[in-house]
Amino acid sequence: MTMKMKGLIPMQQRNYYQPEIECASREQIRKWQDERLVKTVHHVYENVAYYRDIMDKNGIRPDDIKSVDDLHKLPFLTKNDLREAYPYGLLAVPRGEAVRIHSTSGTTGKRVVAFYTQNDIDMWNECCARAIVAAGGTKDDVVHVSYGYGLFTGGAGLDGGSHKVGCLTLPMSSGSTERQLQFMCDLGSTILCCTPSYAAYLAETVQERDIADQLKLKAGIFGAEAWTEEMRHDIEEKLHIKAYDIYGLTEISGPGVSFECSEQHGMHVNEDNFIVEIIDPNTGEVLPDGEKGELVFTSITKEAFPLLRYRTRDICVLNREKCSCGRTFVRMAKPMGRSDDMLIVKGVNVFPSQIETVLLNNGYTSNYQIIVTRVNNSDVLDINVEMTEEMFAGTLGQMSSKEKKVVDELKGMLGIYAKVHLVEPKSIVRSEGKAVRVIDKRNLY
Ligand code: DLL
Repeated sequence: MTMKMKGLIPMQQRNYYQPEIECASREQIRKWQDERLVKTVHHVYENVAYYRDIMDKNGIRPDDIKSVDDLHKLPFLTKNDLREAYPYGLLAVPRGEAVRIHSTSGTTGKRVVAFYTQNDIDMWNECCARAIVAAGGTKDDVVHVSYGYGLFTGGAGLDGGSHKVGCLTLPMSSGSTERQLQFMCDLGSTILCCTPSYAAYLAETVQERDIADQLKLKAGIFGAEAWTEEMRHDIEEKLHIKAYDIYGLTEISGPGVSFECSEQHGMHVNEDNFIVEIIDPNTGEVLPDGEKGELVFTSITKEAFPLLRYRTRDICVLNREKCSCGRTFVRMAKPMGRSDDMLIVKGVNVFPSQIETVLLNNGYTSNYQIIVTRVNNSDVLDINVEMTEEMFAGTLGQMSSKEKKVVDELKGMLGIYAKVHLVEPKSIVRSEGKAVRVIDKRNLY
């Protein structure tokens, strides 16, 4: 959609980038999905040896997939399969037709690389444009992109989306907090795009310097890592903005696979491009809507790197109730974190997000660190929690009763004992990208 056409969108529809798609009837969405899935299955079968082999091995012919109802017949694809196929094994177009590579931020094993044709980039940028418009963005906004640029998809994705909407785009990339704040003030940035942990760091700095009234920010689009509602409220309060969640992963395109609307009650999956399923991570069984399980995505419009039934490891719940924003796309809840991030401590499942909820409800910030060790064959959970300046001024007795309160609430939430250590303000390293909050030392024993 061109900028000129956008100007013609009636007033009441301003919060949609592509209303005819975002608010399409469920029948229309299903029709797109059926047609595009069939086309994608033929495309990969004809162009990617990996898919041809695995479908042949499982006795599946491309013609067996006639609609979304047949999706379950296809095998899952995992990150390991993508690593095995590194670098060009899953490329579905001649190399000359691909125009971009991005890569996951994984630190272990072979990296996963994803390829894009120009159409893939356009589709991806449109998804991000939908997210920006849903957050109130118009061509009059100054979009401050502090996600990293480069192999990471955050910077390029939101930058592309911002251009589509016609916003004035500030390609800041991550880091240099001093410069970020300077530009934010001088240029009147109105929409901030970065990870929630970096937003929290910027918010903390803004508060310390008492410069909130010099900012023109109205909204933030934060994603790339799990964050809690408590963290959202903290950032919203400190920066005087509305904070929107955005989800995505490199393998499926990048940010914008789903995005939050003004209702802030789940992220709408861009279902014209992606089919979403929730499965039981242990059995692979598809679960009914409303049940918690692993997110699985199938891309149905991508040319260079289409993925069928890709297991994300992200634990989530789907909601198909009608959203009052008018969008008809299914919503996914905030992912609780990756199943890979889930710690099993003394046999109990522990998500960092559960710990974060307790800490922020007790007036702490998102600056904390979880350390798991094994002593005498028993797991030990230590949590370093940074105090605010006001807390630090208290007496030792006050501090130990504060520690005890957190220990008790964590016991109630997790069902296990965690040692809590209140540490000095500013002693936990801040993150400019995705925060590393868990240090599991048990493998070293
Ligand atoms: O993080 C893409 C992205 C960039 C999304 C900017 C949103 C904003 P990867 O580096 O490949 O891609 O990491 C993907 O990050 O499987 C989730 O585990 C996690 N993740 C992404 N968004 C969210 C979110 C980008 N909103 C992995 N909430 C995914 C929770 C998220 N986790």
